[in-house]
Amino acid sequence: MSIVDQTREGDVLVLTINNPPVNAFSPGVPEGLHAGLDAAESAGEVRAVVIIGGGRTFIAGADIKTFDLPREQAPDLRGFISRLDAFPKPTVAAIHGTALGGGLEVALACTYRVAVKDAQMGLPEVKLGVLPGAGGTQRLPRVVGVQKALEMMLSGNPIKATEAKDLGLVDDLVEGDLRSGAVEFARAHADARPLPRVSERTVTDAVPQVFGAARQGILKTHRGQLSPSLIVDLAEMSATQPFAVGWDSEARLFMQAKDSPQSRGLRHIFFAEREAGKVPGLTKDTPTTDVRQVGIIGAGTMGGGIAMNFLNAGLPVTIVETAQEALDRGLSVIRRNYENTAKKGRLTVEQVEQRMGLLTPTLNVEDLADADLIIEAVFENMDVKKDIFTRLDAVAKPGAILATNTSTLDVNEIASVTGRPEQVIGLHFFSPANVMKLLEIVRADKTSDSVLATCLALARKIKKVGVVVGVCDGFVGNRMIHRYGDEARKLVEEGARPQDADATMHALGLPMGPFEMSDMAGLDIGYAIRAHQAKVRGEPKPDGWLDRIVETGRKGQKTGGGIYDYDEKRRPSPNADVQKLIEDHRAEKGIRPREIGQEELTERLVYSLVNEGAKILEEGIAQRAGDIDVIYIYGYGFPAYRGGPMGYADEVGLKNVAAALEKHGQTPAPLLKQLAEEGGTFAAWDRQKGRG
Ligand code: T1G
Repeated sequence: MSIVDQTREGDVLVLTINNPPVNAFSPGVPEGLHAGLDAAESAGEVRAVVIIGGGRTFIAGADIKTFDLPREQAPDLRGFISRLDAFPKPTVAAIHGTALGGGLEVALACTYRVAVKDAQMGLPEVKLGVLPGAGGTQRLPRVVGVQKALEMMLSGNPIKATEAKDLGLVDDLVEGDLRSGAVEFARAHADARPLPRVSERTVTDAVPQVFGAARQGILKTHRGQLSPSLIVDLAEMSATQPFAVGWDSEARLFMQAKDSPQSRGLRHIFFAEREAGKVPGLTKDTPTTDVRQVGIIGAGTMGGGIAMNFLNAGLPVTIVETAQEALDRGLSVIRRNYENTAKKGRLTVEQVEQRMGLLTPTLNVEDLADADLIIEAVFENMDVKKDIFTRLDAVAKPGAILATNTSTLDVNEIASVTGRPEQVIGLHFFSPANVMKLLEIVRADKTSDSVLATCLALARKIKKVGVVVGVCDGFVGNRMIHRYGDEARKLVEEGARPQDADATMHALGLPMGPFEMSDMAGLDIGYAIRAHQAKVRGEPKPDGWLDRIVETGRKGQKTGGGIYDYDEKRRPSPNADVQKLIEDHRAEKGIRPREIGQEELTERLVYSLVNEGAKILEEGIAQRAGDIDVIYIYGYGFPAYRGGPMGYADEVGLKNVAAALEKHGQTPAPLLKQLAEEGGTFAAWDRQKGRG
C-alpha cells in the first residue's frame, strides 16, 4: 500500500490516500496524487477519476506540522489544486469521515463531490489562526453563498453531509459502500461537458452589508484576532473580484496569517491539547474499568454540575446528600439548568426527561455500593473528606474508583484513610462544572495506572479536556492563580487601580482580569485560602487591603458588590469607599502610590503565572509546559491565540521574561533562568523530555 494507491475500476481510476491517522496532506500525498492524475490523463480509456481517503476519513487538511517548513519543502497544496481545477476529465471527491481545510479545498477543486450521510466537512483554519489558503475563501462562497461561507469559515465548525447536500456542496449522498457509489457516479458523469468547475461560477448572494455585519460580528467573537478579518476581506473579494485576483490575494494573506504569533499560539495549543491526554507508561493496552454507574456525594453547585456531565453522556448517576432539603434543592437546580438549555433549543423536553431519568437521589451512602466511580464533592475541609472516604472505603465495591473533587487539598492524605489508595484519584472540575471543559486529573502517589487511564478515557467520554497533574497545594491551575492574585494585590498596593489591572488583562485577551474574577468567584473564598495558607506557613492572619474589603462585608457579586459595584447587568464600576480603603491602607503602610503603566502590569501579572508554572514543571507537578497552557486556556480563559502563559512566554522570549521578572524584583525560577540563559523555550523543553 503506497501513500496514494491507483486502482482501475474499468474506465474510472480511483486514487486512494493512505496517510493515517487522518490523511493529512503531508509530504508524499501531493506527489502521489499528481502521479495519479498523470496516469489518468495519459490513459485514454480512463474517463473519470475518484479521489477517496483510506482508513477512517477523507483528507483532514494540510499537515499542520509542515506549516513552519521552508516553502520549498512544504507540500504544494495550491499547486495540486490548480492542476485539479483544470483537469480535463471529471474528478469526484468521495467523502467519509471529515473533509476539513485543505481536504475540503481539494474536494471543491474536483468537478463533483459525493459523501456518505455521516460525513462532515468544513474550513476550520480560523481555529489555527490562519485562513483557507488553497482556494477555500474563493470557492466555498461560489458554491454555498457568501453568507453561509462566512459562517463556516469564521466559526471553523464543520457541517454534516446532509446539510452540504442541501447547500449544493455535495452532489450526491451515497447509501452503502462509498467507493463503489463514487465510481458509479463518476461513470455516470464521465461525458458531462463543459466540466462544472467551481472557479467558473459567480457568487450570487453578496450584498454589501453582509461584509459590514461580519466585520462587526468578529469584533465580539474573535476579539483581537487577525485571521478572521482577512477571511472577511477574502470573502468580499470572492464576490467582487475575478477568481484569479482572490486566489492570488489568498496566498499572500495566508502567509501573513501563518507567520503571525497568533497562529503560532493556536497551533501550539492544537498539539498541546492532544499531548495533554498522554501519560508516559500508559498505552492503549493499559487495563481500564468500564464505568457504567457513577455515584456523587454532595448535590451542591459542584456536585450537581458534575452529575450533569455524566447524565449528558448517558451514564446513570446516584447522588447522595445528608438532608432531604439539600437533595431536593440539588435536583431542582439540575432540572432548571436542563430546562434553561431546552429553552435555548439545545435540548428537547424528552432529552431533559431522559437525563433526569438517569439520576437517582438518595440520603444513603450505602446506595453507592454498585457504583464503578464515586466522586466526592462536599465542603472543602480535610476532616470532612477523610470521614467520607473512610465510609466510602466500607461501602464501595472492590475495584470502584474513589475520586475527590477537592480544589487544593492533599489527595495523598485523603487516600491514606482508605485501604485502597491505588483506587483513589483527584478529579478537579472547574465551576460551573457542567460548562467548563477543563478537568485536572490529580494523580496521587499510589493512584494506579489503570485508574488513571480510566479517568483519562472518562474525561474524553464526558467531553472534558483532561490534564494529569500532581499533588500540591492548588495542583497546577489554582496554585498559579494564587501567585497571580498575590501580584495583582501588590500592584494595587503600590499604586495601580484595580480597574487598570483588569483592563490590562482584558486587553491581552482574557475575558476578565484578576479583580473582576475575584468578585465573581467570591472574595471570601480567596480570603479563606489566604488565611489557610498563612496558618500553614505559621504566619499571622493576612491584613491586606483586599482582606479589609471582605471584612467590611463586601464579598463580591454575590453580595451586590466587592471590589466593584455592579449594575443589574453585572457591569462593574469603581466604588469610592473601596478606593478610599485602598488609599488609607497604603498610607498606613507608608506606601507612596506611583503610576504603574500597562507594560509593567502585563509583565507582572502574566509572568507571575509563568514563573510559578516553571516551578511546577521543575517539581514534576505538571508533565509539560503545554499542559499548563491547556489548563489556562480551558480553565481560566487565557486566550488560545496567545498560546497560553508558557506559550506566550516563549513568544516574548524567556530571556526577556527573566529580565522583566528581575526588573520587578522577582526571582526567576531556576528552570526559567536556565532556559533563558540557554536561549531555550518551554516548548523545546517539552520536546526534549519527549513530551511535546
Ligand atoms: N495535520 C497534522 N496532524 C494532524 C492533523 C493535521 N491537519 N489533524 C490531526 N492530526 C493529528 C493529531 O495531532 C493527532 O496526532 C492525530 O492526528 C489524531 O488527531 C491550506 C492551511 C480530523 C477531526 O484543522 O480537527 O488545511 O496525537 O486526536 O479526535 O487551507 O484531528 O495521534 O500524534 O484530533 O479523531 C485544517 C485538524 C488544517 C483539522 C480528527 N484541518 N484535525 O479528530 O483525532 S489547515 C484541521 C482535527 C489547512 C489549508 C489549511 C481532528 C480530526 P497524535 P485527533 P480525532
